[in-house]
Amino acid sequence: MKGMFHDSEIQKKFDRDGYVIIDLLSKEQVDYFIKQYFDMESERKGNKEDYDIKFEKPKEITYEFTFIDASVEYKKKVFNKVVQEFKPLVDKYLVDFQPIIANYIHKTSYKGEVPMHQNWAFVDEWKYSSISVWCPLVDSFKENGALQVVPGSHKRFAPVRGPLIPWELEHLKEDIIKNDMVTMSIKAGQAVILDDSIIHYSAPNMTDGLRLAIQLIMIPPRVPSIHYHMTEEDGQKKIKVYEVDQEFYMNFHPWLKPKGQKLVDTFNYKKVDIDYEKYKKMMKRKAVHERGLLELTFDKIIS
Ligand SMILES: O=C(O)CCC(=O)C(=O)O
Ligand SMILES: [Fe+2]
Repeated sequence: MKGMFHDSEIQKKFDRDGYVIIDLLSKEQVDYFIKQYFDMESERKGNKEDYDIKFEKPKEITYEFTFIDASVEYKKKVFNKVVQEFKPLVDKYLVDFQPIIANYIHKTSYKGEVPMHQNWAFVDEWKYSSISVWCPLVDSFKENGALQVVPGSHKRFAPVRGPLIPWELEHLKEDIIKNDMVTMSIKAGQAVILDDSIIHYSAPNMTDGLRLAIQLIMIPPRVPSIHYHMTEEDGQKKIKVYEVDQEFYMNFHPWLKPKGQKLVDTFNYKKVDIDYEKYKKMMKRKAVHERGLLELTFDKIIS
């Protein structure tokens, strides 16, 4: 998406690779966020455990992730603290992007693999891009579970993503992790700004050291945030598109139907078959927002 970054060189790099690395927090700010995390320990209520019975229970999550904490109070506190420090710093790079979700991501030793994924879509990706600022609070490398990304994979796959929508690359995890990932070996306080549609992954923390990071998800200014929810009606799987605000993500349960949100569109879900060879070809396609009107339907873009 044009015009996201103040600096045209950074914009170019982001458009090409789907991510850029920047300097973000000072040493004092890094220490502040580490301290805050442990000071708030007693306020966390652990991962949510109840799931919509129609759908499979997700696999065990072995890292701590603020977004799925059962305490809304805790989520709000983390959000406010992260936004207060991050927003003015991020504004130096991005044009007034708006925060919607903030997370601490903590991997205890020998745990915490984050399976390969694309983040959920938070905006209409045919028109806009949302980003995540991923900022480790410790120096990061492969062995302690640094973020890994597939450069250039943003906006090439699955523009419609949400918690219940089967992911079209799920079965290619092993091959892609083995062949295509680049590790974000960055210092504490540096950050990766990634397009939420980039394919990424992180291995378990195989060290005895701390592995703590912050993720701040942001959307472009004056653009509605959307949420894709899958339902089944009369044997047909459907995608419902809701327009949602920042408050929605505070109370929301990832695996339940959204309540009280504005439904703006509904369309049929269609399964897509992609093998590794096809994935390689799709990597070379234009980004979804550059592909022209003929392809602007869910059915078309996936072929
Ligand atoms: O910290 C991690 O390993 C996961 C980060 C991630 O998935 C994200 O920032 O979107
Ligand atoms: Fe992610």
